[in-house]
Amino acid sequence: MNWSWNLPRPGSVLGGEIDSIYYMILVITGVIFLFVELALVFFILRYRHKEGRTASYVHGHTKTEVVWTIIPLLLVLWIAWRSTDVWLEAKASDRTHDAASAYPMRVMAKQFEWNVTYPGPDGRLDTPDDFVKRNQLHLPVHRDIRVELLSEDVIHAFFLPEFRVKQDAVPGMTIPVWFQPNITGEFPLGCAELCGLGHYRMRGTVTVHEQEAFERWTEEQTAAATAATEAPGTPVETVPDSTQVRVESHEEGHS
Ligand SMILES: [Cu+2]
Repeated sequence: MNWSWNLPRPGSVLGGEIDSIYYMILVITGVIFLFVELALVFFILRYRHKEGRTASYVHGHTKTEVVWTIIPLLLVLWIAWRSTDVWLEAKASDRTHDAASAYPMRVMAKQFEWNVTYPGPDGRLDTPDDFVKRNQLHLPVHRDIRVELLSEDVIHAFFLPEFRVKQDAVPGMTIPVWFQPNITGEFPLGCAELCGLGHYRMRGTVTVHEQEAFERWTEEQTAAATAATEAPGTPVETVPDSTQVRVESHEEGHS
């Protein structure tokens, strides 16, 4: 099933699976919704007030009650059975995957921005070549990404619509978020948890690169960060980098 009349094209490996579960639940709840509303209208008309008609007492009907309990039970079990694998794959990858195989990143949410720590050329966090970008999430395509999600103030939600990723960032917790982008381009990063007055402008840009372009970008950023350290007082923003300048000025326009 590959409908896309109201969701953006899925851009991650699990995106299609997540969508098909979403649409399955939408169809089940949609049919029940229509049935309930039609029954409601029917009963309103059929049993409306009429002069001289008295109410009759109903004492329940065991067989009907058993049926309308068992059908929803089966539906809920079916939904659970259909979605467990995808849920575990999306939310418990630390148990099923080797963390060392993924590209590690750290995202620190705060009112009202996303600070992304990149591992630098050595591919490891917490080493001297790490660098930080505000509101810019650059990713390599076709590679597992493992984000350590943190918050330094209130609850935020890390939301990447194209990649079907939405995860709360909770102060005091480090939450792993796994996904694998399989399209390149620029996409939005948003906060999906009302986190304060500036919530509406807590957003950034996701840029998915081909592997080689991503490595080039990483090297440029490392060089820029090194240059900035060697010449104190030089803001990193002044280093010529078309992507960075463009995204930064775009963000400034919103604040
Ligand atoms: Cu937020």
